Amino acid sequence: MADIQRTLVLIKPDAVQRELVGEIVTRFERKGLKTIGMKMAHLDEATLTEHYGHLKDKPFFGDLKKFMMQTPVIALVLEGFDIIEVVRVIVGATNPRAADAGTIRSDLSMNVPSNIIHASDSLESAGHEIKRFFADNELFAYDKLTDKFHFGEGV
Ligand code: IDP
Ligand code: MG
Repeated sequence: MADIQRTLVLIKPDAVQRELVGEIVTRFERKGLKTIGMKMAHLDEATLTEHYGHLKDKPFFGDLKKFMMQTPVIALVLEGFDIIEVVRVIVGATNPRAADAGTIRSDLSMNVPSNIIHASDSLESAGHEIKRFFADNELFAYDKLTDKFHFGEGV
């Protein structure tokens, strides 16, 4: 039996500027992923230094943080079976020009750092990232009529 997991998604400033927020949320909804947290937030440098800590020695680290502070971002927590891998597949490769056709990054973008979207890459980072952006009382447990198709036997 697959595991029900949670993952963190950030819709980045290029997507906010280009009015792609609805398109991205729609793709997740149509796949059957349950949104259990959603907010707009202006990220500060300290948060980004932590969030992108694995890239701190890269020459583009400063530009990446500047890019991520251009506008507020939309933060989502999604829940579903194997969702960390499922969302990474839907998001596509880091370089949008190398991403598989049909993925969000391939369909909607052409560049880094402006590749539209962030998604947690492992169970461990999802745990840290959800805590970084959401308090416990900003996450919601609720039943949806469609849960039986996405989480149950479907009958
Ligand atoms: P990911 O977002 O696919 O997990 P990471 O390697 O964690 O990829 O990089 C985080 C973000 O840093 C990327 O999504 C992209 O916005 C930016 N980035 C990655 N590589 C480059 C680069 O070579 N130049 C500029 N920005 C980059
Ligand atoms: Mg990453």
